[in-house]
Amino acid sequence: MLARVEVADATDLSTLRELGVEILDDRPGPGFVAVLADPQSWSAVSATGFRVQVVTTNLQEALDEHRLQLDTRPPADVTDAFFDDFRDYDEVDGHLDTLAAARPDLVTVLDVGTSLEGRAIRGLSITAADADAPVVLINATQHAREWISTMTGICVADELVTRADEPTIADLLASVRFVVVPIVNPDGYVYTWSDDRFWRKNRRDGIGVDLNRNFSVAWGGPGASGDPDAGNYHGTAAFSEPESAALRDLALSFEHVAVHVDLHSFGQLVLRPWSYTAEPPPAAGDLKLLGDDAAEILTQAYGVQYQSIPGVELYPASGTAPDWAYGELGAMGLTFELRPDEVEMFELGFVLHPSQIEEVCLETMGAIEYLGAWAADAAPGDPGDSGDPTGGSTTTGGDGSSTGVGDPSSTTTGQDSGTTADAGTGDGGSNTSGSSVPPQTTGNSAGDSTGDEGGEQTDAQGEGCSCRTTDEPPPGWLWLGAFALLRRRNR
Ligand code: 0X9
Ligand code: ZN
Repeated sequence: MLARVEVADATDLSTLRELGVEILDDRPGPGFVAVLADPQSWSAVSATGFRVQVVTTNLQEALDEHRLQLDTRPPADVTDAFFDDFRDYDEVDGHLDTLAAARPDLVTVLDVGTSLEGRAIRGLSITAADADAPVVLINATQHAREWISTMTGICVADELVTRADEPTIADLLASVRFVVVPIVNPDGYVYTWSDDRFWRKNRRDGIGVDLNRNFSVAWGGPGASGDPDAGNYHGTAAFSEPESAALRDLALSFEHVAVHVDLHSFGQLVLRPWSYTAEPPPAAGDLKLLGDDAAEILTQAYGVQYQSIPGVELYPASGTAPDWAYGELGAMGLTFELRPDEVEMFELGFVLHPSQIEEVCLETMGAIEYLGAWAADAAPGDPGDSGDPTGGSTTTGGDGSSTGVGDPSSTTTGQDSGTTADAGTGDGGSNTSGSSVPPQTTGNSAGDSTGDEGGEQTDAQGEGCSCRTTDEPPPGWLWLGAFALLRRRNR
């Protein structure tokens, strides 16, 4: 059964979890959350007095209908309309080769790693810039069931390649390297096509580890479970999983990852660090600026409302990929929770109608262009790029050697107990940006941890911050957003 349950606060959410339902969406409370429940847990929920709305008692029927539609769709190799429908692992993987073949001058296929079950995790590097250009790293499908993230990841890569000669994109590619990994969790993704549409984790021992709890910043902290059956099971150690280790090593292979975007669904949110603590991060002002602007661009494209908040305000989550990218690499680590914002009868959350793929892709692309433009200016070595603005704290992340921008070590438990602490194996281990602060950051900002949804406040930026205030129109991003609005793809 798929239903919505009204919750007032985090206590209600944990009560619901204890009653055995699975909470599906990422929505800031209070309000209705979407849940999957078996008959037993459903009677417990009803008996507890929650306000409920049943979406469907026959989820299987709805999924079967979707399945039928998927089975009869034109396969990727006989249609030009790749983004008219969802694509399976082989189709998405094959599209990487198609894009590389289309523009060998710009595109390189990256062998990122191999999943537990032996599938290739691959990505694309798309750039016309030098080897040391700042990187915008975009990944999707850490969570297997979030198919719209998969399609958006591959579609953003497609947009960058097929529009590479348009002046705005050409400018970006001249100074930024975009790296896109559309399927970080291939085993889980394949399993959602073959067996269980709502599978989330990887396939470790048939039970699974939540890859987005398996990174080393604050590994094992709040919002990550030690129970293998839990949806947010953190695994036996940070980077115990080949899939998260592969993403780590890819990121470490670049000199300067300026921005990291982790695509998820659903909830229509842009989440920024930290996810594991309400302590304000050192670059709170820049993070808020980028998150707010990205949400605004996502919203303006089609009028679909996205909200920008610190991840922890939604609920705490420890060991996430963007917290790691921020804490260890100094990258602006954002999570995009894509459409929809809630479960309805014909929008079953993760099961989005395929006609939405193109719009979600284009609204996301507007935000990626904006973040790319930001990264282009974020040359390492700018003032402020000189270490730890928190006052000398060091992290004890993946390799125990880098000093990140924050101080996650203070709340970190049992990171990297030696199992996979091999950051040096990442493509030469050439990352030198572990100590870098996001270059446009000018200081430690306070006051960004609570009550700043809506993006109205300007007080989150620390004194001396050179970045614009949120009520001052940013140069460039409005028209970048407008591009996303006006563009219609023709493929
Ligand atoms: O829980 C997650 O890993 C992400 N949400 S999802 O519904 N796609 O699983 C969000 C992670 C970061 N956000 C929070 N701190 N809540
Ligand atoms: Zn997710």
